[in-house]
Amino acid sequence: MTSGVLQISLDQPFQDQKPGTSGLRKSSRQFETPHYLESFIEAILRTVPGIAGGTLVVGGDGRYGNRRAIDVIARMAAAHGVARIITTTGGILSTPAASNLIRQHQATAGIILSASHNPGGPDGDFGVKVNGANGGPAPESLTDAIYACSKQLNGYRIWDAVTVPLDQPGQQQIGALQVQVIDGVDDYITLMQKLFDFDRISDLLRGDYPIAFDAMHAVTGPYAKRLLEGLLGAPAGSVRNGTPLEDFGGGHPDPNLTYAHELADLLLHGDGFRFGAACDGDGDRNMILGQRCFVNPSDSLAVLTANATLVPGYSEGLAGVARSMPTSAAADVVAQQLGIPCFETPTGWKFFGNLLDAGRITLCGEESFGTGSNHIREKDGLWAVLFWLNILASRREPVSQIMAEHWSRYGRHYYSRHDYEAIASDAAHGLYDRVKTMQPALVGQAFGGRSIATADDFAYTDPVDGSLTSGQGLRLLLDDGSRVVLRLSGTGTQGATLRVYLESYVPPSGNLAQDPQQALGALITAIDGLAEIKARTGMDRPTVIT
Ligand code: VG1
Ligand code: CO
Repeated sequence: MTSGVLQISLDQPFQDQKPGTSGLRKSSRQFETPHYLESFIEAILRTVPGIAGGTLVVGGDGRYGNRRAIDVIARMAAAHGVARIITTTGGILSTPAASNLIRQHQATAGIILSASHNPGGPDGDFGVKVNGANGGPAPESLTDAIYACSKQLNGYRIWDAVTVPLDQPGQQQIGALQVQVIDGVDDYITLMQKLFDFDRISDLLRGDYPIAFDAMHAVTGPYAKRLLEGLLGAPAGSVRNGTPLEDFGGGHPDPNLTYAHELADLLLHGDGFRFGAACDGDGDRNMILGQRCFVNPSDSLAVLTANATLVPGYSEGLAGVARSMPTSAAADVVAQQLGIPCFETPTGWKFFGNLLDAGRITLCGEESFGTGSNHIREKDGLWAVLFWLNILASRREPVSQIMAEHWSRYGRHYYSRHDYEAIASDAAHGLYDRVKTMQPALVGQAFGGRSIATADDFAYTDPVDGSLTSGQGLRLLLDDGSRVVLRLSGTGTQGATLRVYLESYVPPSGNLAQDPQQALGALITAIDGLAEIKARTGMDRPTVIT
């Protein structure tokens, strides 16, 4: 054995290291249980092909536990014959920037330390995401193999105590492993400069065009300051909460109307700003706001699709688009008019990877504030912000007008997601299983003034590799094209979270100016009656309404 390598035995392997929708997420306390983090890293290092002699990109969103995890990964990588680790100053690396670095450096894999939009700190959550050589989230075949490995581990290998100094760029050697610390922002900015018209956006922002970007004390602060206030000339202070903190300042770094309400209030109830945006903990989500206008994420994907040729990186048009199943069909209508394919995938970015790699799509998105393109293999919060700014700089119309014109051309998909967070696991599964059992008998029944045309559990056959993924959400498709979907979250760490997705289409000739909660009112009442949501969860109203 190489000197410096310790072999640590485990009395019992951990049985609960199953990655969810996006990586392994548990409480910080659980990750501090002796050997817990090390066990999962060992399972990764044993399972991912090409680790010995390979390159790993490692970094995170700066939450509590980030630096300790980088040390552990470096020491374990040294003990497994990894040739090189690329990490970043302060260990700060957004998920999209990590995806880019993996691709730029032709790394074997990446390990991203983040529980994304979940709160952080000693009492919050921690997470580990694994990405493959294409820069995207590991497919289920790989995460299943990592999980299987973790359940049988009897020990792990780690280099004796070393600390990786992360305060400035530099190099260090741990045995045969080279650890490179680079600036985690530089390469990402270079990539953005290739895609967007910085001069045009800068013209807009240097004029009378106040914007507010909320980094939620999470990873995008340093990126947004360099991009928006530095290169693009937005006034100092345009980036709010721009310093990453280990506990995100006690907040919940989830850019939606509930958890980013300070920003939402500024835009929706005031006239001081023309454009507002926020990103989540690890920088892959985005929320877009205009003056007195909220852009729902499904609509955002449709607007980007319809306006893509205004942006230099997409001026030649799109090969196709994709959206996750619960995302509204707003992008489908645009794709149809453009004559390009539109794919419907299960929830989670990993399902876009094959379509992107095969060149079948250029843009993709999810209703959960995720949008992205073939520039990397993750959703990308600041990319979406720049895309919107580029459109605004070209069209010189308010966000609300862009939305109104979009709906008057393509019709409007009234859409909302209701989340019931941290409910008792038994109650959630009871409710879900009951609806699933009822499904076959629901076809033909009345529902919210319509009738149920199809009731099923969504399954997906990947058009590129033929793999089948089932059990992806209970759908009620109604005879007028409306639909309601129920899903249980795969990212929460407390109890269960029930998500109810509601959608109803109104053509250009219909009433395009309704409040979504009212437009969807009959569906909301009907699903509560059918699924007994209030009675079974004991909650009067959802925790979060988008
Ligand atoms: C949620 C979203 C999903 C997203 C996933 C990861 O998953 O619904 O669309 O891909 O989070 O996003 P779930 O299983 O809780 O519904 V992130 O920004 O947390 O990596
Ligand atoms: Co995220």
